[in-house]
Amino acid sequence: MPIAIKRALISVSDKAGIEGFARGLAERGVTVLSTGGTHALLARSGIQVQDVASYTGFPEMMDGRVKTLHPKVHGGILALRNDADHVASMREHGIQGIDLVCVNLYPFEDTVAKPDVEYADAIEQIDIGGPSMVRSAAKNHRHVVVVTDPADYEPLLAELRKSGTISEATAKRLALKAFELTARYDAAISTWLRGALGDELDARYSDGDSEGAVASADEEGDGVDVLWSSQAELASVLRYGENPHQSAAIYRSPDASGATLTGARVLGGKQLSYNNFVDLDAALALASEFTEPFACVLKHNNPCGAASADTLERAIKDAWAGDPISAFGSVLGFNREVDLATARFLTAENRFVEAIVAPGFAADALTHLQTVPRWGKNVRLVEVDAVGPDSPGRARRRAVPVSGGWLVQDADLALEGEDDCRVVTETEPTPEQLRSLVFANAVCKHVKSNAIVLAEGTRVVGVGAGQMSRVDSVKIAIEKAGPRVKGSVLASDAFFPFPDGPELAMDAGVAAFLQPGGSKKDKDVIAACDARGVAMVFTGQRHFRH
Ligand code: 93A
Repeated sequence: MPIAIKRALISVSDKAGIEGFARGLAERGVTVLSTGGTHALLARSGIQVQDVASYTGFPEMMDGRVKTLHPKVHGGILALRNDADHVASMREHGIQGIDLVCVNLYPFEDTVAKPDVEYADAIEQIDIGGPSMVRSAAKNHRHVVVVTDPADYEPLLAELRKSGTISEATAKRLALKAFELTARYDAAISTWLRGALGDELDARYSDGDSEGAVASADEEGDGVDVLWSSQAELASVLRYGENPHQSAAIYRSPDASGATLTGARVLGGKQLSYNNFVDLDAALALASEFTEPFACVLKHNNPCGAASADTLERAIKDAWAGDPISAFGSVLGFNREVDLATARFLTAENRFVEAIVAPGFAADALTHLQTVPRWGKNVRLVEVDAVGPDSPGRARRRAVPVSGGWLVQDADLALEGEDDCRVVTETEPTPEQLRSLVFANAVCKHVKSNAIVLAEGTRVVGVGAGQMSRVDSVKIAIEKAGPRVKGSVLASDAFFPFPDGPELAMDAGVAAFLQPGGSKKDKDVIAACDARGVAMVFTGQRHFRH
């Protein structure tokens, strides 16, 4: 049955847009009930609104800890309107039905994301009454509409204007959204509390050995040793994980420094998300491979553009040109301080990125990035102390959670130079091609396997990432490169099992190849190149990234 709205309870911390919503409801004859701060705001705006305290007959008390925790509120939300006993109880106790609950919660996550937040302040920001109302309303979504997101205000008013009621389908969808919100909210609280309790937890739950989940596998201590320990410090509770229904947090390892992502300074923009951290980490790792000015453009943990050049401005222009369509909303990595020319290029022509990691932002570049509309408030600027092959912040190890544990390995810090390339074909690469192949190989290392990178000079023109067959990655890289494939060079993260990939690339105009070699069919692959007079080098070093 569609839901008619006669009475609404509004209690919001984030008051953005609430006057318009409340006014829209009041104009439709809805009685609006409200808590202290919300009531004051709405009344000031001339909206007809009743104080919850006057409805319950109880004042807000205990510094606001008890405002809406009252049977006249929860009975009004939870009562089944079609159940005679429920209706009788309402009548007996003077409970009025509340058909719409609009609540957003105390900003707990923002509070604990602040550095040096006091324990007591964090506790005070745990909303109890708000989630209780949200859960009551979501449970009773057959009769009650629950609104937890300001983005839903306008569509709900529109639905009311159109049909005079809110549909069952809308109410169900909003109930799901509400339970996802409270689940995330509670997860943020427990994640923070676990971090805040730290050693106290160890003392209670372990017999003194508080070192972490992955213990030393190497007596010398220079191999895989303690990866994660309960001494890892909660750096930040994140808004959510990869998706909104996943809760998430980031932890700082005890040896983190200013050259690392968890030790970085965030100079502006929105709160960093889980996906931002994943991409920023990948951008930082890729930018750390290079000593010349370098820029890379990442999307979903893969580079779609990368270039090194004499200046950072040239590098970002070339990197962006690698795949300008994918670059929109990307994450960028630099190995030099971002200068004004680079910043100006980024903000021109409607370009937009999610986040940037760099070993600094020049003062004028920072001012520029912070004042350009659309950029200023949004784009996360992350400053680390150093980015480069010798940076102390380079990850030394990589861990992947698996069911019931962790897989841990040393980070792939190997990188081949020109001297590591063995020419296996009759034709030798030109010095320019060799330089380009080595560049493409360094980028290829950071592309999800099966990885193929096409380069022209020291700029990427096409990437084929994450395909289950190598020849498909070749096809995608060629398609991405378009006309630029002619005369480009190709790097592959692992050997070609058959000549089909190189054949396809040569048909398209690829002029030289780099691969580790090691396939049973190497001979056939080399023969295919020799048949066309194209050069191929072997590095002997595979760079899978799964
Ligand atoms: O302190 S509470 O946990 N106790 C309550 O009874 C209660 N009722 C609503 N917090 C409570 N709220 C929260 O107050 C809401 O979730 C909302 O975030 C906030 C709105 O307060 P005000 O209208 O006074 O600004």
